[in-house]
Amino acid sequence: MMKSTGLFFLLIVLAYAPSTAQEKAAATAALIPAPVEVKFGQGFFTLGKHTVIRADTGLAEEAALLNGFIRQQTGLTLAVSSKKPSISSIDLDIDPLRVKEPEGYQLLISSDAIRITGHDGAGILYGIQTWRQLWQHSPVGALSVKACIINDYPRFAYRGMHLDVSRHFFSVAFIKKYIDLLSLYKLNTFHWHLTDDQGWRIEIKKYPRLQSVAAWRDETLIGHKKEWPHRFDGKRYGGYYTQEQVKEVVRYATARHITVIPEIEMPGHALAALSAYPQLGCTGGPYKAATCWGIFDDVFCAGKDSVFTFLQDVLDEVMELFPSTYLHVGGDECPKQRWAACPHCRKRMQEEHLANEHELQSYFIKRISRYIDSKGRHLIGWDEILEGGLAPGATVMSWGGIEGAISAARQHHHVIMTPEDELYFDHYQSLYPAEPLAAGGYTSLKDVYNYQPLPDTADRQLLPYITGIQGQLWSEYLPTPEQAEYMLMPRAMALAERAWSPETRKSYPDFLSRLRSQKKMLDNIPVNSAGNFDEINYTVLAVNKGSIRITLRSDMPGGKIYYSTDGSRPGLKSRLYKGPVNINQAVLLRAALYNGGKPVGRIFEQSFHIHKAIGASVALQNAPTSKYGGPASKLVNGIYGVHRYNDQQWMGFSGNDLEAVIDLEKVQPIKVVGANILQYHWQRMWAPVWLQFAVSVDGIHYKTIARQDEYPVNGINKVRIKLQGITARYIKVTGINKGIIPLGEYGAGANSLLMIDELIVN
Ligand code: TNX
Repeated sequence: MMKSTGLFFLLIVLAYAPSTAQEKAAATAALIPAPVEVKFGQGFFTLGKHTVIRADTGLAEEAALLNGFIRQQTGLTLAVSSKKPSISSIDLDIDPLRVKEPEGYQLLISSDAIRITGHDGAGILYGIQTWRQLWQHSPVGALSVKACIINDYPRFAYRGMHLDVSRHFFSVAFIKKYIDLLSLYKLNTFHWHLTDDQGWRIEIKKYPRLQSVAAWRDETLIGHKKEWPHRFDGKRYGGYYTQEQVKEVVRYATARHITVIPEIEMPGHALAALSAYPQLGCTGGPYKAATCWGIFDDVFCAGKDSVFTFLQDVLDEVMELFPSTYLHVGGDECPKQRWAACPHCRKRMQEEHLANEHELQSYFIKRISRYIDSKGRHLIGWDEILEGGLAPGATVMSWGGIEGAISAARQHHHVIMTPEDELYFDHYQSLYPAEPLAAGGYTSLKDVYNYQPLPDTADRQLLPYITGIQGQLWSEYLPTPEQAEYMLMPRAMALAERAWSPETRKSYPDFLSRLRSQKKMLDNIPVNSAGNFDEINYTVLAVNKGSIRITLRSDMPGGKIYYSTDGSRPGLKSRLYKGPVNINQAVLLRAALYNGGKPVGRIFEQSFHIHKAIGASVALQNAPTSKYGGPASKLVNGIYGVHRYNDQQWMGFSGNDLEAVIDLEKVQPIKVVGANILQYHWQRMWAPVWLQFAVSVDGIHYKTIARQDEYPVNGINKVRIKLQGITARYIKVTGINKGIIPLGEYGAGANSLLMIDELIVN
């Protein structure tokens, strides 16, 4: 038996070895994530009603899933047998000797059989998913797939997708659909963010008020939290998963080789729990589940033992429901004001010799970690569990950037990369103003695809501690499942490819072409996948005195861009974009993408402003923040930052003042000075105490010419000051930072951000 199998495979490999470039292209055309190795052969396997699924009883679940997919597509239900039939068959076998990599598989399609050999059950399922993708895109008809041999296995052991069900609640049916999508793209972990300030979403039998009180909020914010005054919908909102439903979800996920990691947030993001059990807070309440988004001062008290009893009881029930090795306890964004003022917390700090509230946070997490470890499980927490020292054995989910990840890895702790800038799918994926409301930021499909878990410059020895990567879907601005899908897809597909495929397979154009070929399959599911990766982006090549040189581009092969600069609607009769465009007067540039003579997507629009300072050199006295940093020249590039402030135009100063000196190179009359100032107190962005303009002819002696200290707009404040009889070469702009956010305001006690974009001179 062994011998004949060996011969069979030798023949197959020989027959499949030669593959033309064209075949290679066709091979990868359908598959996401790109497999490690594909070779196409001659002929087709055609599925018929006599095809038998041959699988051992240990693979009953995988065989049933396979049959389910076939039934969905064709209406056929195939026989499942453990014996090899003489006619057409789909064989499922586990063989860890042949497929050495965990979760790996070999998919072999010949004219009379499909043979999936997995390292394990997960490998079998991934082989099925690969075949399913090939099959759904097969150009030769619904029941046939071209002969091929695919060897495949994952790059990372942890490939996750997160979902926040607290800010908005999603039905069990949607959770299952979400899991199906994860499985289709070979993601293996579902991180279920079950509790937060705005609602507690898991039934805990010992604490019924978590269901009757904590699962509900009075109403929900309308629009973005930065808008002021806040408006609410007046509708009670809530819900939770019963333990039966949780079990059902876990069963469903397990059958698809997906681990569900529950997250129970502590010590912060606890308002909903406190609303049900106010004695667990420092002040004793009363508390209410939050109706708005953000970070709230009231958190679990770290001084009362009853808090640990409560949390351990909760974790006991959670561990009963979730077999995962890892339990997530949040740990992020926990303000320390209440602790600082709380007699219980102070007593705890004294008794435990804790120097400050950060060490109290560490005490909190370590104590919970010990409890979880005592049950044979492990703790995962966000970056902030590094504060005051890591709990032994804890895994860090690193959202803040790479510093936390590097620090944890250096301490030999495992890290899952979940960086905000690249892997937060609540961010905008397009900069077009028509893009539906999102949390903020800008994380395009391409940004996700280009994500590099550790930069090349980082210590290579840290790499083994990077267990994997995960996308985050926070749901503040996801009121419907359709919107959740829109934010998830296709970015989760890019994530999946980065998590699964080897670095050598990385190619964004190739990924995009495979993504396009998946559209039909996604439409059939159906899933509301965003199509806005086919749009126009611009780059500034140079800003000179009096002119801006830009390029336009799209990632659509064969796409053509037509544009106008006179405000008219761009179309086939407008100018065809052929190369860099020089702009030397204020314009609204509008552009449309065409493919094969048909318009694609929305119209691109960007305003450019020409004034005396554009292209001038600007010297900054103080450094801006890294998030809103960049070269000083962007302050005078003729492009104004937008109110979503995700366009890289704004410069932000935190903990220091703005002082910029513009050099116009020669003394000249100045009629207007100005600046745009962004103010959103609910985003901690505060206008300066005052903004001052001073001028000089020699760069040494300055004369103050104007000062502005009123900023009435919640949003972009346009400061424009008219001058008379002023001539100067240098203009110094000073903005005095508001400093620490005052008490009673959102983010009180933290540094405010002074946000400024274009400095304007005319
Ligand atoms: C930060 S990232 C949070 C969440 C928010 C998210 C919004 C992290 C661990 N905490 O509470 O939903 O930002 O983007």
